[in-house]
Amino acid sequence: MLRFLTAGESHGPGLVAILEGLPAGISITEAIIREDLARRQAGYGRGGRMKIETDYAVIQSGVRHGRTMGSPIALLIENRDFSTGNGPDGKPWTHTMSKEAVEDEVTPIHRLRPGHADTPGISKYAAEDARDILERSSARESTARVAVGALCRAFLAEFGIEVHSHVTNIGGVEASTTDGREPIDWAAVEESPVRCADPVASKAMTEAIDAAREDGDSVGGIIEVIATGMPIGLGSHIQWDTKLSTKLIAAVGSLNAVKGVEFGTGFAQASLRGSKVHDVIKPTEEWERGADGSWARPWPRRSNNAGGLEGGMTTGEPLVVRAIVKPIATLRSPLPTVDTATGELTEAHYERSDVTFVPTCGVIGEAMVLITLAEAMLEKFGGDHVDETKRNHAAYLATVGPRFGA
Ligand code: EPS
Repeated sequence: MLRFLTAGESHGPGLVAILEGLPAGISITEAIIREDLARRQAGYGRGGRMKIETDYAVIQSGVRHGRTMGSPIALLIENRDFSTGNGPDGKPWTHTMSKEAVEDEVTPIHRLRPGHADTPGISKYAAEDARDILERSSARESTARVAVGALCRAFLAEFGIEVHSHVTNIGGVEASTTDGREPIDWAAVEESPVRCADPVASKAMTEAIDAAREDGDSVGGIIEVIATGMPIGLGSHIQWDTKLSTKLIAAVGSLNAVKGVEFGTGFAQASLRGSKVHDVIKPTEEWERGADGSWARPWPRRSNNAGGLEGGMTTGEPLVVRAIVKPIATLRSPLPTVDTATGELTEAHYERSDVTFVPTCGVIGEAMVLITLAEAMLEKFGGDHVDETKRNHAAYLATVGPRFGA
């Protein structure tokens, strides 16, 4: 079983992640984790914090001589802001976030931001200061998830599974979505400040971010995550909680600020007839064979409106998951709110923030898809060493395809 936990506050000493269940024999370095962490930090519309941090995950356990041992992998990521920066009232974060009681009290946050975790959080956890909530609900936590995702990426690469993402909407500026099979220039996505390969849309998106910044406002958008190379039949139709679709919706829906998740043509299918939605299967004379003569991919489709999932299982076509990201809740021109001490009308709390983190969200979405697919692969193929997983994977692939033995 693959499982992971993260811990850490946004302005505390750092973040921690533990991933358990990756098989032995996978090549891992801190450098490959750093690659994804750097991608997560980029993106137009971020605030000053990203200039302070250079996220780096130090491997504490589970890896020896560059290879996993099958034991839990613990990662530690420092928050530089904690040791170097000043928080509210010009006091160092070491004071604001001190684990010991402090004599010189920190001004509590009582002006709750609509749209943020603040209001339900302080109510539920009986917090006097909304910082007790916002420090953990901050998207800073996603750093740990992206580090875990990078470990899963290394595992999935052993099977030719790749996961990418791009941005298809920021603040209403739209770029085209795909069915996951049309070629996308991933190098251009990585170069784009908003992670969008279309240069015209990319420019308009940065302008939308600038305009929102000017107004002290924020913007949301849509990210699209595409995974290729999965075998047919990951997940299961057997129970609600064994469906891969269930797990992906939960995983991608868990991203900060995500308000909706769809697969393939998703919500648009509501207005279409079945004949325009379902993906017709190609006859075998149109199938491709791999180098060894076996089917490269069994049961290929003429279209991929399903986004690579049918009945909670992979079809073998690319997985296409889209997530709608709301505009972030911290606004420089604050919304009206109430003071939790007095109940009186006031303006919401503002502290340094981003205008948007939609481009970043794509990288976090990748991480959650990587983790979910790694779990699904291990559930289907098992293995304590990755070679065992590979043998099981190859043996399974040899059994799928037409039953007449073509
Ligand atoms: C965030 C507020 C900002 C973001 C932060 C998420 O942080 P700060 O309050 O330190 O300026 O930059 O994102 C990160 C720190 C990160 O690593 O992505 C929030 O309120 O959610």
